[in-house]
Amino acid sequence: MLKLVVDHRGKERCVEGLYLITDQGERLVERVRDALSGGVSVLQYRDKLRNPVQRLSTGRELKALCAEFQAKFIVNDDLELALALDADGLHLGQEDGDPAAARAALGKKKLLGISTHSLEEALAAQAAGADYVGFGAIYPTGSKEVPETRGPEGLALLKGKLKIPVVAIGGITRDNACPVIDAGADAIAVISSVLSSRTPGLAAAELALLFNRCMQQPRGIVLTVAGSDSGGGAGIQGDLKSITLLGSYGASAITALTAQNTRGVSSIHAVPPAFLAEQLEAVLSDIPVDVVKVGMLFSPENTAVLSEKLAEHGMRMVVVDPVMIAKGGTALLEDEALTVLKKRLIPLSYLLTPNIPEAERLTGLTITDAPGMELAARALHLMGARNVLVKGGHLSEGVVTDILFDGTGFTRFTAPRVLTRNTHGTGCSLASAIATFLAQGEPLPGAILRAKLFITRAIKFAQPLGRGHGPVNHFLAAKDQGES
Ligand code: 3NM
Repeated sequence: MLKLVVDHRGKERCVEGLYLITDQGERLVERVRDALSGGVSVLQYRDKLRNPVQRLSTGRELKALCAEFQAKFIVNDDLELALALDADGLHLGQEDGDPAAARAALGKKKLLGISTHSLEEALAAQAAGADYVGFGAIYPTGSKEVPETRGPEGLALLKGKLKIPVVAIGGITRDNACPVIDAGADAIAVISSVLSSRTPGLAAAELALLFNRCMQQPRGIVLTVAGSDSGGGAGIQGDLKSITLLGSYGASAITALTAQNTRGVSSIHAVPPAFLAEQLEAVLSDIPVDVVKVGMLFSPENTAVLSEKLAEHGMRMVVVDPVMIAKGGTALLEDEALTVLKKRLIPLSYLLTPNIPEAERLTGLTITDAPGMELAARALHLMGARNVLVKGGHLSEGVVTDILFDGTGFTRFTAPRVLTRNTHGTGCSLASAIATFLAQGEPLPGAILRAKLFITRAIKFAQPLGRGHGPVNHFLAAKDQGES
């Protein structure tokens, strides 16, 4: 019997991560550029509207962008165009021509992808020499007429039987992508959830980060930018304990040294701005940081330096805890630093996590209840924070409610109030835990939910230490988190 042997050597996992397909909208090149800067691994140029001359010129622009951002460039359907552009590969639909002819024209080195909608089609595509298959539609989609949806379950069945990578496609968004990745998708292909977003780069970054959920531990990298707490419960020390115990890798840049214990801060020594810049440059130029967590900044100069470095390195996943005052009343942010924070850092933040006094100082509002928290969250979103989590711990209800505003709607996170004075490090550790879960490939609402569980346990298990506010119990809370 004749056995067809397809040689895939050198092409293992030839596609992985976020696979973006172009749409027919205006300003395509501009939106694709932004998306690529957020973390797209493969771009497929799919064009059902333009004439051949226009396709060639748009294709050239897109290919140049892919070279700039080190993404692969694939042409959909049009073999002539793929050859003319010397694209990295060609993608064919079931009715889009003969894979054997395409392979002969493209040669061995180029990638050949085929759209499939069933196990049979996928196995046939593999046998016909495809380097990868598209498989869908996973979920309902408005971007293409599709026969049926397959769900993550359909994908899991396919994965067990196929040797080549599978690109899951159809209706995939940040909020439904995790089961698809967990079912074994090597890549996820999207059109609308990135290109219809007002911020394609951020939408791409959110989706690309979800693939970290497949990594070995320590899983994901968090950079904490904060002050040193010699007492060890909050600041850099509390952050690194949270990040490490929850299973990610922590790097740090120190903004100020504090002489501090459970009774309060006795002295602050700000790091010179040029030295903060050197720490940030050393880390960001070498270590592939997934999420930055920002805490105490102290001086306006250091706030400006951080904003500058974050922008320079294109950091999008930035969690900002706008630390202002220590429990004992010491100011941890100078007055002029507040202005820089509002003008320069808040517009760069993916998530801002103020408590009620901080939200009041940032917005000028007085907050006494949940509707007041919602108003403040809206105001902070208008200042440029993509998402805002106003923490309700300073209100006096028995249940503590934090409110997330994502620019569209509100989500409430509740936890029982624990009556204890041992709460040192609560804010820092919550923000660090959110950053950690984001770096581990949880979408924002899930990351907040897990971080809330962590901090609630850390407060519940806190033991007295020193003569003031004892630190939260990072160790037992993380141990519990791992076991649940
Ligand atoms: N092919 P969105 S679904 C181009 O099932 C395409 O083969 C599909 O767009 C298939 O991310 C689809 O906006 C559309 O749902 C994907």
